[in-house]
Amino acid sequence: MSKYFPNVPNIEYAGPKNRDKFTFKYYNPDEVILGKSMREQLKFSMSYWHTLVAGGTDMFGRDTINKNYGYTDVEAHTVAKAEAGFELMNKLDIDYYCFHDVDIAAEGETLSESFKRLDNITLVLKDLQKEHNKKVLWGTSNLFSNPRYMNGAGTSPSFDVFAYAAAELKKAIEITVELGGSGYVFWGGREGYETLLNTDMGREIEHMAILMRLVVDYARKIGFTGDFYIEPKPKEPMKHQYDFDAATSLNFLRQYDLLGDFKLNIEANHATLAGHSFQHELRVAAINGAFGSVDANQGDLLLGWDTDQFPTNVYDTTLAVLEIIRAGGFTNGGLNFDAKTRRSSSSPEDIFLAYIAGMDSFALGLRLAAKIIEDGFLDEFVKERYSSWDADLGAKTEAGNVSLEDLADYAAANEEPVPSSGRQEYLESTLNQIMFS
Ligand code: XLS
Ligand code: CA
Ligand code: CA
Repeated sequence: MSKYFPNVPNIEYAGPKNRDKFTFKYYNPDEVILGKSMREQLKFSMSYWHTLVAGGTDMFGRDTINKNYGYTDVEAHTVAKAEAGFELMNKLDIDYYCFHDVDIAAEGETLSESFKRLDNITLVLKDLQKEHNKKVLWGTSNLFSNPRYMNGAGTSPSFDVFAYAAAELKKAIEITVELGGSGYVFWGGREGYETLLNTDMGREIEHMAILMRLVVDYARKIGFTGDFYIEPKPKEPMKHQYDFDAATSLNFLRQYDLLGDFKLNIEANHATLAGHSFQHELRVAAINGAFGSVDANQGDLLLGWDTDQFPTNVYDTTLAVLEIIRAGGFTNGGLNFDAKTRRSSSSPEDIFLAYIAGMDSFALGLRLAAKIIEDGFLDEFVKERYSSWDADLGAKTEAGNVSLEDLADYAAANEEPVPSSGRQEYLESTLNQIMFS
């Protein structure tokens, strides 16, 4: 099948010395690293929206890349787009994809026209999945682009908008189930506010929780066994979004008793927009038992918005993979490239080169994370740093078996405590040594 990207061959592993642009230098799908194949460790996924739909339009200019796939008629274009996606996944050896409802079939004039289009394309996708052995990592509904959602969807002040969003969610979860998806994402693009002068924040957040509970109950009823995810993001498009970061989202999930069904989908660029590192957000998810899935990209730290660039910073991918492995690795989740080529990377080949760059950067990150784990130095350092908690009163305190008086007596009986050095610079240089030796 080489209909839509005739200039691109199947991308194969050729090793780090190879300079052919259409090869993987580090991603060798079936090579086993830390007990699992790279394919299983990384679970790469294609994002339908950036890859097959977005044409490069920005605030100042129109599309720079043609994504018509040879058709202008809506129905033919919808099918061609899906076929192009499967050709791309085949050539890159990607096993999973993620989609919004409006990515797989453009919205119609009415709800029923939109749903009809979705039903039609779901049949096509189901066949393509079967033929090419591909799976849905997660589905979602776009409840932020249409003007009806300008004040939010689940948090809209209008009940009619809320109900419309519920209808779209119901359909999107049905499609996700039909396509065997193992996840469903809530990214609350417009679920936030511009000014508190017109906003009842408490009521809006309550409404969001009600909607999520209704979706969970319905999805379980129709057989969805996968994970729901909240994808935190602090801002853009809204000035302030309710799912600001991992900690804020976890607080919401706990407050409304949704943690049993939800995990987090952590996106690299959203983490940095929230003033955190990617690794920080992954760690917060993991220590709360809510590590689920990852949207991989990188931002430009000189810009204040979501640039969704393909990840190439190997320090970041290494430390991210280290967090993912320490969190137990992926179960229902995976690593979705929520990333788009730059506007001036305007040929279809650039999309492949961008995926190769991102996949190789994570593959190299996995190789280096394995070196760090096998070396054991960092783990040992951290273990030693907390070792005073491992026995005697430290251990009793962790187990909840001490009183404040016990601690005060202990402190009084001991000398002034001497804190030990954190040795950050030494650790950083040793990390370099482990990574590059
Ligand atoms: C936007 C989000 C979005 C979600 C899915 O910034 O990353 O693409 O992943 O709605
Ligand atoms: Ca995302
Ligand atoms: Ca994003």
